[in-house]
Amino acid sequence: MNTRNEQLFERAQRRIPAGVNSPVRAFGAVGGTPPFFERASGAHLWDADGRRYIDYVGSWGPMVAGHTHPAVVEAVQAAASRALSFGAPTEAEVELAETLCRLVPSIEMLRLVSSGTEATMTAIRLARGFTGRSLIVKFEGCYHGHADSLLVKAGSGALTFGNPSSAGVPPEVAGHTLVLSYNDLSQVENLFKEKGNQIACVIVEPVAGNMNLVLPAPGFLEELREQCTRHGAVLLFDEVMTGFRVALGGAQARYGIRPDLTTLGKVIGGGLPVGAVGGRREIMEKIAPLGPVYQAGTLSGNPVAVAAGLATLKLVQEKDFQSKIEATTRSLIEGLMKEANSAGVTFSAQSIGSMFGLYFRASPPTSFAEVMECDKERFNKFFHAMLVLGVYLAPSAYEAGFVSAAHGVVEIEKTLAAARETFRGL
Ligand code: HOZ
Repeated sequence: MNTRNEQLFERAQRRIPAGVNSPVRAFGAVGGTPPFFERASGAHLWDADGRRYIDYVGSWGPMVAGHTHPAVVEAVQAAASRALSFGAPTEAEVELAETLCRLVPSIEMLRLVSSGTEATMTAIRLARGFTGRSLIVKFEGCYHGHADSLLVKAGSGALTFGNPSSAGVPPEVAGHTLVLSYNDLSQVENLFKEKGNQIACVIVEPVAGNMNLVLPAPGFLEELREQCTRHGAVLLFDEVMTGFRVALGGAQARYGIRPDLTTLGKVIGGGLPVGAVGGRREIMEKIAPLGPVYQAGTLSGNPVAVAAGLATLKLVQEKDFQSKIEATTRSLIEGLMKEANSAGVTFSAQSIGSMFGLYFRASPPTSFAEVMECDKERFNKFFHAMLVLGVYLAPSAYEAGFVSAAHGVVEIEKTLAAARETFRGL
């Protein structure tokens, strides 16, 4: 007899490509049937077969306060009872814009959109409109959503399924995207020497979270800042993932680098669809209707989504929120390394804020090439064994993990007990 998850997956595949609405969810990389989820609370998820999991995906980042936090649910319910959508301005979206400008060091003005992809797509257009240049620079293994010009040597699902440069992107479009190796300072310097006056912007995940987790090498972000300033290019930090995760003010606050533009998403919608592009006033004033760069959206600033974002941002600003979640994440990582070590498994792990990376190699990777050296087969075995024991990790060796404020000592201990058993069997 098939489980309910299996029945649902079969039914889903008849009407939805691969049965999912976003590729990694299909479990294609790890194999097997994805659980179909029914509800979530705090650090836990329940699937259609009634099984409970400790969640380390957190909806891919947004659920930093834990699932169905009462303050967020209440704010959403109150907003929904007033209106679902206006397609017109509201006071709450002004409050969200003010909050984000206050918390993220480089943002002076911003526009709300409905997803991270929309934010990066808009930011690229803005950078081109502002500079009057066409070339953009990205890094191999970084993922910035699925706009045409950014699906070149991309990470996340594109990497997971081995098509980092997507079909359907005209070569003329991809030709405007130059790709360098993450953390390679000399490549950056050489490219700017050669084409500096044609580069509209450099887009980067200041901490890469879509090729597993890769930290910026000392001097890397500084070099990007310096080259962009010297050559009049826009430095664009994609903080969709790192915003309110790596630190309250994002990676730019943690590393002390001021980008010209920043994209946000995930946490700022608290689980509902919100993205944002923000930055220097003189660039933001180029956006329509103030300026010539067009952008629009029926559901941009949606009142229910904004309410979820505001409630979540209130929680992340509470005293000790960031330091506690960071300590919890560190205890998870240290525990996992200890368990792997005593089982004699080649494994390493690291965390920053509430994001973490697990690697089946001796030390954390510092480049895309090193990420590719991780033992993917071992990761897949680890993933499935942990899933059976009630621990839900991202179903891909190329995604970062996330801890929420609802994860406590009990969840970490249960996770480590599962890992102990799993590592021994690898
Ligand atoms: N590409 C997303 C994570 N980096 C996955 C989004 C999803 O499947 O929901």
